[in-house]
Amino acid sequence: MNYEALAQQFWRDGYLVLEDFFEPELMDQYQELIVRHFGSSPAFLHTDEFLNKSATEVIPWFPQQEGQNAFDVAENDPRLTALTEALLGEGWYSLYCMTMFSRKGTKGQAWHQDCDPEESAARFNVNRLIYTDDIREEVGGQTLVIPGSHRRGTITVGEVNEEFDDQVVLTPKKGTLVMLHGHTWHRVRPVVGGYRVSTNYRCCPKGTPEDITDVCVYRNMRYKFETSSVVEDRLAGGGA
Ligand SMILES: O=C(O)CCC(=O)C(=O)O
Ligand SMILES: [Fe+2]
Repeated sequence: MNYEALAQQFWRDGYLVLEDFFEPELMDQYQELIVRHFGSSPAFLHTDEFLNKSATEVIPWFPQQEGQNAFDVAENDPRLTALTEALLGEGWYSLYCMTMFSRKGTKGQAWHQDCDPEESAARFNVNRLIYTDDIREEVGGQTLVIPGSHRRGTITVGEVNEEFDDQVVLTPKKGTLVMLHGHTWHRVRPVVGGYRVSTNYRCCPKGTPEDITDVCVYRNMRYKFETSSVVEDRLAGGGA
């Protein structure tokens, strides 16, 4: 793998897609652990206000925080470490591994940035997303990104699920790795069949505060996960 070329592409586009990065056997093992954890239709962990306003219905699970060591294998893959280092330089660190589950009939995720470029363009997280099963047309849940949007500052105010001319639709397969800058505008399409699973090994450059992803920016609001509250209604233009 040419890590330097991949890093250049990442810094140009704000994301990278690497197909067949992980072995199918490892993906099957993870998929089974995730589905076993969630069951087929788990209750939602977020507040109603968040679910309604953010057009997000994703349930997180942090397996490593419960001693589920199987998830260390992908994280410790030397190619992933080398790639991350090529992107972020020395001293980068892992935040957490978060699996995300969405059942049929849920909205996916509205356009957002995981952290706010307004604070500082130099402070950001990187999502290292792995897909343990194919994202399929009949299930929905494609990941949408806007190339280069990590350099455009805070996401514009507007319709939360707008279709943009320059959006790129990602339909990752089992074993695909997506590296996604936290300031890149991204969205997940509604889940129309079955269920959708993705796993995110979040990390960030040296010196980034550990709570970098606590406030997420949507086109209609800023949302703080720690307190489960809307900290700014962007449509109203004022503080909450
Ligand atoms: O599940 C995905 O494809 C993307 C989820 C997402 O927005 C994130 O992990 O920040
Ligand atoms: Fe995100």
